Amino acid sequence: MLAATVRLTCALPAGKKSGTVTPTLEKLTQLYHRPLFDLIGESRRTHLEFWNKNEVQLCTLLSVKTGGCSEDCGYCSQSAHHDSGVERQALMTVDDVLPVAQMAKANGSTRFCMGAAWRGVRKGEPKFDRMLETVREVSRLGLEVCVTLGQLGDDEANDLRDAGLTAYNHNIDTSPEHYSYIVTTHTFQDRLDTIGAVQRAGLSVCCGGIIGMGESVTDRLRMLEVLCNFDPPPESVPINCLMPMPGTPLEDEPPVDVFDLVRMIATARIMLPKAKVRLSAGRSRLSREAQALCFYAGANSIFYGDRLLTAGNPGVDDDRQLLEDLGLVAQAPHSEQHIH
Ligand code: SAM
Ligand code: DTB
Ligand code: SF4
Repeated sequence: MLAATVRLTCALPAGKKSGTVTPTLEKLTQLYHRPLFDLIGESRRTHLEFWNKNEVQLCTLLSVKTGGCSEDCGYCSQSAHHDSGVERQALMTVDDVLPVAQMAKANGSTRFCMGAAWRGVRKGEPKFDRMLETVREVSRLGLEVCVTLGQLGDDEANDLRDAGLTAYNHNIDTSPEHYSYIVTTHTFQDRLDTIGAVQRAGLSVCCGGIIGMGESVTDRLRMLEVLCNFDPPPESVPINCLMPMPGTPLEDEPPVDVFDLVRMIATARIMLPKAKVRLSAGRSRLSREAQALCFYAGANSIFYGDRLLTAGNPGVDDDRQLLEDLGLVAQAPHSEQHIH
């Protein structure tokens, strides 16, 4: 059964009482529901105040270990719980990863993000040692290096920092209330605990989520509320639209309305002015015009390359053309994209 259907027939989990609205949630709600042009007018003003207005960061993604994951995330093609047909691939070696990172740099990316289909990592494990070595080598190329390896604690976060990692990606994915309808093998609090370890190590946190998983608008805003309360705020916020992967419980979810996506981006830009807002999964299903509206509303980073982890993404040539047609430029290496 679809998680969305379950969600609609279930009472809210204890702790989510309708009417308990914090000032942050109230502000998010007011912003989100403004007339669209008022909302994107304000988000554009915020964008101009904090960012070089025509710069977009290009990030290259690489799945360094694919499929066979123990977790049951309802959206994910890499979970061993779903029959998605994704071919499993063992952890890549440093020698396999390095040429891909070099090519990413040559193509204009300034950030290299490596994803692994794991529940998490532990210090002392050979797979973690190999990741540390890979981070060390990629960081020598002068790229920002990000990894997303699942759960970790203080020791692992410190080791990654010492290896030269820039940022750790760990998404909260949805609201605390909706989380257990999407994932049962770990909790929302587990996600927050990992993010806490990353923050304590002094690493940048890349944290966002997915829209289009049967959640309500309130769930989407609760997700943003949690991000707004991070201390320090996230350095980057990926907004993914669900890529409905065959064989997953969410394969039949309808696509997100483009104006809902634009509202999310604009609201995130206003409330998290210094965060890079990354227009992430789902661009292959958006028109050029829709993507242009997302950039205008405050998105200033994309995944660049024709594959995400297992799902498709627009081709490099199409993205180059789109940026050129809009007069947008790729963020220069080491540029201070951030104005304040
Ligand atoms: N296993 C690690 C974890 O879960 O944190 C890292 C890899 S996981 C694939 C990274 C993120 O990709 C997820 O948290 C989710 O936000 C995003 N993602 C995965 N499948 C997706 C899909 N079908 N559509 C949109 N985003 C997706
Ligand atoms: C993020 O927020 N989105 C990226 C990255 N962080 C790791 C992953 C998107 C995955 C889309 C589905 C897939 O390729 O399997
Ligand atoms: Fe595993 Fe991450 Fe996919 Fe969840 S999202 S099944 S933890 S790879």
